[in-house]
Amino acid sequence: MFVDEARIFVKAGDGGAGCKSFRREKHVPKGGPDGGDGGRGGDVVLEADPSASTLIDYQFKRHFKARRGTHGMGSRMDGAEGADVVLAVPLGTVIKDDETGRTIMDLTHAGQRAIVARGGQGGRGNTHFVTAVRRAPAFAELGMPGEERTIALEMKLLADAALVGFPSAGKSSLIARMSAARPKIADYPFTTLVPNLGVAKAGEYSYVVADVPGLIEGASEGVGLGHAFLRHIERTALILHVIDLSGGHEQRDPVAGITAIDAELSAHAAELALRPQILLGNKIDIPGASEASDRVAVFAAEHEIPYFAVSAVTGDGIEPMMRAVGETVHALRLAAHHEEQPYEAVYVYAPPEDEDLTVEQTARGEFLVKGKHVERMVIITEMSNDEAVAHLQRRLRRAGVEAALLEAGAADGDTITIGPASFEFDSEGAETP
Ligand SMILES: Nc1nc2c(ncn2[C@@H]2O[C@H](COP(=O)(O)OP(=O)(O)OP(=O)(O)O)[C@@H](O)[C@H]2O)c(=O)[nH]1
Ligand SMILES: [Mg+2]
Repeated sequence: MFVDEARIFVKAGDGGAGCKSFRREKHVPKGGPDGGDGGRGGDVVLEADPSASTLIDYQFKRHFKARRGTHGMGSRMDGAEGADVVLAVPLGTVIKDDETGRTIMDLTHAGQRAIVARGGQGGRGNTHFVTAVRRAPAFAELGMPGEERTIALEMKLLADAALVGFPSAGKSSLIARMSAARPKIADYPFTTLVPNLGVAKAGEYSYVVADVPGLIEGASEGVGLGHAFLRHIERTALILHVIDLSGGHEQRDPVAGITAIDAELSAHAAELALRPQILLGNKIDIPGASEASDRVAVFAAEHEIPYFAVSAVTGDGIEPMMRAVGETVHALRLAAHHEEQPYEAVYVYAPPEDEDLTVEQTARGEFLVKGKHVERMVIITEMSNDEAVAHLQRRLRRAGVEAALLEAGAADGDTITIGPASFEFDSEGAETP
């Protein structure tokens, strides 16, 4: 099994800041507060998309940021929410925490969505801080930053298309042309003993190609190596039927060869006869091959099967063939998944457990206050605004921070750190609300 991997950094949008503003009216010197709230930041969402088949795009672009919410404005105008970023990943993508390696979610169904970084809440505008004694609050909250983290993506590949044909038809040579796969290539039958998978990219399409060991007459009864690998072909949506236009060592008639392989496929499983096929006439560079190619083209037209004459050695015809395969795979995937229902996006990181308030004393005698709730209070405070800082002090005291610090032995003048900010402890400094 071939494993496709990527590591990406995701950052959700920051929340917009709340606004501090006052109504301006003709005959009123100072109107009431009317600052709107900041908008929420956008989320980063992964979505299982049946038209994506590899994580190859995430090898190149690895940083993804959702938009921030805009700031609130006067006249109680709230800021706009930041747009989400939705990243398409193939079905079968496993999301893992990069630090712990823990599996967070398995995206197995088309349309399944996972929120991997949640946007920050917008700050509240000054209208929220009016009290009986504070009619004109001259402060507002800042927005919360969006979450950010590195996640690992892993995908176990299933082939979209399988290269099928007699030994030495050039299947391994073709997969080497179409992808970064480098299987052994040699002029003797059964060079390939186990299937090789490669990721092919043609224009906007990418898909997985399998190179399977050669089939011979009787493969469906267990002759040669074909038996086990016919089972592999069963799961691929498209068969790339490779024909040796030179006839090979056996000087096989190319058209008779096509029918012989098809007979083996349908003897193995009747539905393989109905599987969409593309015929690839390989080795068109060899003298005399174009006459064989013309005959295969007539057969293909009669049976309404797409046909491409190619050379794995010179590269002739490879590009249009790869595009056609990409288009067909894309159409087959959409047809297979069009009936799937839309999914609700699920937030996949468990809520933090550290809601509890704790106080630790560091080696340097400083006090470290921890707790999501109180850290959040500090993050949304505009520290250059005295009124906002006084409001924070009151909130922290109400949350029990002062009592916890006194219990931990903190004295006035000690350094207190909460989240991103440090303060000097002053147990009586703030006026009561
Ligand atoms: N001239 C020419 N030779 C080719 C071409 N493609 C493959 N060959 C040669 O054909 C021989 C067989 O190629 P492989 O790619 O190993 O064939 P295969 O279908 O994978 O064979 P098995 O794994 O044994 O089933 C090698 O000697 C290749 O160099 C081509 O387009 N032109
Ligand atoms: Mg091979």
